Amino acid sequence: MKQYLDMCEYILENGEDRDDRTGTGTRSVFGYQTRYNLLDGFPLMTTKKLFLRPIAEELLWFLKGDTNIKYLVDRNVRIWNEWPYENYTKSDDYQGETLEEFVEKIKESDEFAAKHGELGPVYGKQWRDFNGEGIDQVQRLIDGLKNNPFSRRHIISAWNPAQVDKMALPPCHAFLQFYVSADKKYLSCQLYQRSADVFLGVPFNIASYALMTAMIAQVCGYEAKEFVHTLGDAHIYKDHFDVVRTQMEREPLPLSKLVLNKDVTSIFDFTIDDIKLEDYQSHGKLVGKVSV
Ligand code: UFP
Repeated sequence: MKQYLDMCEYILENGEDRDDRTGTGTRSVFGYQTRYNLLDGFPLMTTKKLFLRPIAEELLWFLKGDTNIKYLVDRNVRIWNEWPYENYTKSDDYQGETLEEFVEKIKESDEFAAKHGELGPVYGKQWRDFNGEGIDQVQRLIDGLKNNPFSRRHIISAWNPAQVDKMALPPCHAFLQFYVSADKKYLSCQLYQRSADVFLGVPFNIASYALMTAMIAQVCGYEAKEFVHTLGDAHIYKDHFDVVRTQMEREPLPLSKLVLNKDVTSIFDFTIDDIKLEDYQSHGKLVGKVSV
């Protein structure tokens, strides 16, 4: 995970200071790549404390093709709540509820959740039913990896120009490609991420796709080998500079180990109980504000 800290240092030293959509301001570079060898261990950040559970729940939610926050809210995963709440505050039904009260209503009422918990055709929709045309990219990927391993077309695209305007947030982790080794033993994955909040978003994104690579490898009969993370606009928000510098002073610790239930044979059958992390060691938690 030293590479991640090197990337932070590179951005702070070489990036340009820019205004951004959120008004916070960032220091940013364009184009940066890191590579994580999954055979060395699971790349959950060790220089600050993270939890795999919300990351895994979000991935299971994507894989279900779900785009309503209810599934996440029911499991106390908060990461997508701000966007539907903001829409709700602009709707006729809004009665001055706080975000917490809004989330409580999503939890209590299926009807309320159906009306106000939708994010639009975000990741899950595009992965499982691209453009609403029944194209299941995940199933096609699995079939391709099993039947035609050396294809150069093992792609999942969440970026859909026809529907991007209907999404709460245009996909950041947008384009995925998989690669089977010549001996058909190993599976690697590369992600193109158009926009990367290096302090808050990227550690999540790395863990999420490393997990997905491991799950896909298992159901296709391979071993997960490498996760290649290619970033477009790689930025550190100005209000994260101090906390990033604190993180850069920390020594990375030995990596944890991901243990998946070996009995699962379909990518769609994994549950949260099938995903375990062993021997996770980390430094203490570090907090930073999310720029929405
Ligand atoms: N962001 C990430 N990773 C994610 C995600 C969002 O880094 O998985 F959903 C960050 C990148 C950027 C902001 O700072 O969220 C999205 O803003 P924009 O759409 O303007 O790029």
